[in-house]
Amino acid sequence: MSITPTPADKFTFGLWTVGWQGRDPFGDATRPALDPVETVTRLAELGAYGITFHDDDLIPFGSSDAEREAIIKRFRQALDTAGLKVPMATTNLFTHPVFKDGGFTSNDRDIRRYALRKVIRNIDLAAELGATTYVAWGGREGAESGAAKDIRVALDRLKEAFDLLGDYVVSQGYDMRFAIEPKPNEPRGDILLPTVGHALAFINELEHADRVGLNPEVGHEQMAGLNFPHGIAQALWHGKLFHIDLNGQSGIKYDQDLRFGAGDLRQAFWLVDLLESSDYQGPRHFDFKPPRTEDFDGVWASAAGCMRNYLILKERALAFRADPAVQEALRAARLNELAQPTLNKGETAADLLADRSAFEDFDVEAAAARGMAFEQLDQLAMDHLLGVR
Ligand code: 3MF
Ligand code: MG
Ligand code: MG
Repeated sequence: MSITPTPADKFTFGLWTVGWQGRDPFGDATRPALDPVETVTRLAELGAYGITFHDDDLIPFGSSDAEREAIIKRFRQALDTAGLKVPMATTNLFTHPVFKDGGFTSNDRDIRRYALRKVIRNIDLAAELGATTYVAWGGREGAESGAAKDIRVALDRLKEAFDLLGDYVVSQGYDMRFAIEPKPNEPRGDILLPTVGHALAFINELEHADRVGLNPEVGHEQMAGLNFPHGIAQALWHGKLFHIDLNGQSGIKYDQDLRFGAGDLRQAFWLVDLLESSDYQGPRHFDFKPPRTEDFDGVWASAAGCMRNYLILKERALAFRADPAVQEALRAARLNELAQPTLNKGETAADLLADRSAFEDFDVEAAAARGMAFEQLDQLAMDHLLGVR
């Protein structure tokens, strides 16, 4: 298997990722701005499939209509020349001070109306560029204090926004779905829809629930101490994995946005194993930040590293699954038994109650004494991950 990326691998990057200038709460930018056209060219050379953007990444906030048109035209030309796709777009509802209390859930009604207009304007552009996924990360939808935000009412406003946006894409006939991106905190002290689970439950309450799914991000779930592959597995189980943000994170701390594979390597391995054995056909989208220590050589090395690590882990995961010793260990760990329904076909609760072997005659002590053989299986995974098998 080749670990050189090609467009067939469907790797995509946000314009804001390699374009991050290294500004953080403690320090100024360490790199100059990148021209989006250069980003398109460089990412295509590295083997990427596509590029994604927030409205303001491409068109600086406050540009005139004429400037906007010129920028879009130039960007389109670059995409055509490089052969890059735009499978996803999103809105910046967090940088401008107007969004200090959020966009869809700001207490200020005028700001909520403005936020909806800003999103709709970029949805039109997204559709024009062929995007079929529209991501919504509500980084400023939240609070730092108690009484300042009535969470139940804020959720009403959030639902109102998604219902309206759903109506809009249906009315325009756009082939577009929404993907909500959960995050527990940062920049707000606490953000609404903090985890995959919260977002899944919220989606059930929406008018266009079938059109709304998730864009989970590795580091966001790990900031909450959660197991990312488990969250992705549940999103897949609900048919709600519409998109994914790949990056790296080391434990419960600030949002690190490391390149994919850095941070929790074991979770990265299980994630790739899961994605590659699932029916997820969407982009493998990197949302990372090349550390502010890097110059542009470091930026491109970091972007290439995201794709390289994914492909190495894919190769390792496939080797793990193909290993006869692993298949034997999976049987010993009784994964095939987990796949069997607990009741027989047609069996009822009454039948189960009548089955003495299930309870009265069941040897609880003997069953309790049976080992699960998980350690042997996990060590085989480690051997494959570490490249010694
Ligand atoms: C912040 C994020 C965001 C979202 C982006 C897409 C700036 O932690 O992950 O990146 O991914 O807004 O909607
Ligand atoms: Mg993030
Ligand atoms: Mg993200």
